[in-house]
Formats: sequence, structure tokens, C-alpha cells
Amino acid sequence: MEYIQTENLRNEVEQSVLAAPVIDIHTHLFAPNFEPLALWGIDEVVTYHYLIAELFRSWNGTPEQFWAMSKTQQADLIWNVLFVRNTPLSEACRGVVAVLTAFGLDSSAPDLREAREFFSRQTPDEHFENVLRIANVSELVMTNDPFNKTEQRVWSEGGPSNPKFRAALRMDPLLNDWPLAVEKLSAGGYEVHQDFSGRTVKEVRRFLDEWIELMRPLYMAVSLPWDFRYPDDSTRTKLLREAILPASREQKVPFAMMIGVARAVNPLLGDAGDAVGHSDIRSVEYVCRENPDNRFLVTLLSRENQHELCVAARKFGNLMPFGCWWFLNNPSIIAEITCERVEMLGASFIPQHSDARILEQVIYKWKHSRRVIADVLHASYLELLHDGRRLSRAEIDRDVARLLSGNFREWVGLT
Ligand code: HDL
Ligand code: ZN
Repeated sequence: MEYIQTENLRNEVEQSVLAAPVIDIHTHLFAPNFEPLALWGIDEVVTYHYLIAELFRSWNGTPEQFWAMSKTQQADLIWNVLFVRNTPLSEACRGVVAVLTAFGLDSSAPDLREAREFFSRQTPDEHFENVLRIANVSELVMTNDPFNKTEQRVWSEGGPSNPKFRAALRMDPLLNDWPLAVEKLSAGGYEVHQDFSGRTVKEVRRFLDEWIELMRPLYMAVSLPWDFRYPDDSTRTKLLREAILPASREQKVPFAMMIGVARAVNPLLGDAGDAVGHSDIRSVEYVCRENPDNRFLVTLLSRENQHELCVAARKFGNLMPFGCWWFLNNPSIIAEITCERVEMLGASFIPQHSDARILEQVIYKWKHSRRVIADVLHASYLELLHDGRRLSRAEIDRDVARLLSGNFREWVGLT
């Protein structure tokens, strides 16, 4: 076997990380046949809610004025303020630049005319495949809301038109707005009551089983607020204990907890109005300890929670930490988090997900993350060589495949 020399290590690691297909385990993307939900093209890319938040730091208009504009007017304004009148320095701005460059478009253009003309010539099915190819994303997981009318129609008609788009059954209304969930479940023919009387728990379970049967989700997921506590005397704890976690265990569908959101701290900004709070790791540990036969995917939104999540993952083999979520999806923080994960967990975690909302974002989100993951792995392997271990390219490829797809495949039972 040929072993790697120190001077070739960086090149070998970079090649391995670039070549490895990724399973993007959490996105808000949809297959083309979900059409109004399947966002793509330059106007959607430029009006990403991350950029809307950044617009208001460099523009004196009001949210009311912005929301009164058309999508085209919003995109023109953001382009002018963040990309022409100012240098696109932020991660979200650099991402747009990377997307334009990937298609050979001028990221220094004074307006979006050329880009709009290019995207207007694309047909969805081919364009979706082309974008996934550029990003080297072999499969991705959507965020599917069983209460959404478009989703109900598409799933009743057979689901995604592109098999690379896999499902995740999202539980937010059920776990975060029980009164609304009761209203929607009742309208859907489920005999549920806000006070959990009668057959409520059984009917929630029937709802879950029916959607698991229809969607075949790779996991069930929920975004939980920073002040999530488990257990407590809330309806959330009751639903988790009596319906969701039993369904997850019996149907062998892991449960993803995404914890740390401070919802609508500035409601005027819409999706851009959420912020972050420090989560309670004891609650995560309690859920994992109480449910040893359940598998959990966990990502926490606060940078300050990351080290304790690594420690929790060392205590619970049924806890799979994943991603550098949302406000953490920036190179400097991805580096910090990935480095401490490798130091404490080896290659037994899922380093990243894109959280892409618009199709073309996977191009920059994975380009930027692969670069950081390669840097961290290079530094880790260099230490290993210094400590006297020989290393082959096959071993690097094995580790990279485990991180970028293998751990997730095994966790959710993907063949
Ligand atoms: O709840 C979630 O899945 C979050 O990712 C939110 O969608 C958030 O608005 C987001 O897009 N973060 O990247
Ligand atoms: Zn998300």
C-alpha cells in the first residue's frame, strides 16, 4: 500500500473532499413538481432572507416599503445596495457571487439583466440536475409540512418527480402550536381535542403513521425554541412521549431536534426576523437517556452550545450531531465546530447540511463547507502523521465518505 507523504497531504485531502458526493441531510428545497414551493433562479437567490436582514443594515428604507415591492423590485434593490454600492463581503453575499460565477455570469454587473436572461432560458428538470451535479450533491432531504395544501396534493399524486429529493416529516405545528394543530387535524378528519380527551393521542399517532406510510420520510424533524425543556408539563412533552417518540422507534424513523431559535425577535422582517438563544443540553441528554432505542439527529443553533453537544454525543450513542446550522453556517464557525467534533468524535458525526431554501444555493454552501472541512481534516491528519501513524488515500476516502454520506445512510437505514 502507498502511504501519503506530508508534502502531498493537503492536495490528497482536498481531492478526496471535492470528489466525494454529499447527501445534503437538511434543506428547504423541493423537487420541481412541488412547483410553487420549489424556489430557484436569480431573483429568489438575491431575495434570500439572510440578504433581506443584511439589506436593512445598509439601506434607510423601512420593512413596510420593502414588503410593498414586487420580488423583482426587491431583488434589484438588494443587488444595488449589497452588491453594487457596497462590496459583497458577507458569507450570504459571497454565496450569490459564487453562484453567478458557477454559471459564467458577471458578479460585478451593475444590474441583474444578464442573470435574469440566463435563468429564463433554463428548464426546471434539467437545471435542477445540473445544479446538483455542480454541487456534487447525490441526494438531498426536503422539509415536508403535512399541513401544507401543495404538499398534500403532490404526495397524493405520488410525491417527488426527482428521486434524489427525499422526504423529512416536519412536526413544527404539532409540537409548537398545539391549538393550531388541533384545528388542522380536526379539519383533516382526525378526532383530536386540545385537552387530549377521547382518542386524541391515538389519532395523532394515526396521523403520523399515515404520513410515514405516504412520505417514507428518512427522518421526522422539529425546530424547537431556545427555551425547550424536556420533560415538563407541556403539551410538547406529552406529544413527544406518547405519540412521536413511540412512532419514531416503532417505525424506525429517526427524530431530528433542531433547537435554539428565538422566534420573530423582529416580526417586521418575516423569515429574516428570527434570532438565536442558548439551549438546555440537559434536556437533550434526558430525551436520549429516556429513549435508548430511539435514534436522534441533533443540531443546536447557538455557537455556545456546540462543545457541550460534542460531550453529549460522547455519552449517548443514539445521538448524532449534525450540521453548522443557520447563523453558524459561516466558514470561521464551521471550522471551529468541525475541529472540536473531530477531536472529540473522530469521524462519527455529520459535519454539515446546506439548509438551502433556493436550489442554486447548494453550489456555494457546499463549495464553502467542503473547503473548510478539507482544511480541518488536513490539520487532523497532519497531527496523526506527526504522532507516527502512516496514512493511505483509501483511508482518507473512507473517512470523507463516512462524514459526507455514510454516517447519515447508516443512521436512517438508507441502503
Ligand atoms: O427551521 C429551520 O429549518 C430553519 O433552517 C429555518 O428554516 C431558517 O429560517 C433557515 O432557513 N435557516 O437557514
Ligand atoms: Zn432549515
